[in-house]
Amino acid sequence: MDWMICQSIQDRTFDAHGQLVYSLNNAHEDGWLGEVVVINGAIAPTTIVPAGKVRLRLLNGANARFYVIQFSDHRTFHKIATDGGLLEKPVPLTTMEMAPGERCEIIIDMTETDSAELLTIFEDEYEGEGVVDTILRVFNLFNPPLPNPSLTLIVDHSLDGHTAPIPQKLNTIVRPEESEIAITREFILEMNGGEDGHHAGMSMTINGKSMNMKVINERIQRSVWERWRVISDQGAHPFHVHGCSFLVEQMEGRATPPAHQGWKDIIVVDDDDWAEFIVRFDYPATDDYPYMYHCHILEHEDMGMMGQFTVG
Ligand SMILES: [Cu+2]
Repeated sequence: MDWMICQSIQDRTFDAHGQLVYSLNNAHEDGWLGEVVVINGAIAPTTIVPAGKVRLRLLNGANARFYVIQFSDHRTFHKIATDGGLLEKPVPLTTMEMAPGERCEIIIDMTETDSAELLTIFEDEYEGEGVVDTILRVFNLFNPPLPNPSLTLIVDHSLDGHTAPIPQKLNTIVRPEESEIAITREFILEMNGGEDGHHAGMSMTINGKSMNMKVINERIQRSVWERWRVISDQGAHPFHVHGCSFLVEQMEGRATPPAHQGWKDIIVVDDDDWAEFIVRFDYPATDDYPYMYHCHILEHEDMGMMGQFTVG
């Protein structure tokens, strides 16, 4: 029996009548941040699982929130897949960041436990701010209060569980030779204007241009390897490309961590930082039906942080 469970994580705000609250004009410059986590549309659901290995496919479906995923007992889990496919080998983790739009798959071993509580910590609250938090973090004493579980897995011992070890070889990822990379493109993500960290009135651009339905920003040759360098002028942005999966080469000049060495279609560039990936587009896209690249923070793409490209 294959226990794969898909979980879409979002944070939402509800009014006193349980109705969704949303206002683009009242969004923070980092996008709309909700108050309550919902998993597949439910608050703090439970899921019955067997006493064995359980595979979760997680989607950060938030408008703008970055989550830190961990379990309440700090247990180790294994990341086995990124946005677009299996990693070459499983990566053991106790904590994992997920940006808006990102997907991943993890294996949790429920063999010797009755339950597990998944936490989705708001990264902006987890990091802490100010001098005191910074000093505490330096001495490894920064322990922000943990939120309530967003999802609880409960073992039903009558179910048939999968107890075999996780295979150590999951995939073979073939990278091109440097000589096969034909062109380098640069994408600078910019946020300008606005007041007091407020979203309204800001202009969001890529390479100085806001999204225009009538403009094709890039023309790309089909089935040719390219290197894309993505730079954040201000703010953290999950940069997403349609019509492809790519391989991250560098994040801020450092080698790609093992947990990010699989096929991806979203790369986070932090405030004033950059990342590079290699990519090849194997499917055509015309002027009438182009692909897009954009920041996956909904309020940023809505404000113009998006471009169009053809593949021919
Ligand atoms: Cu953005």
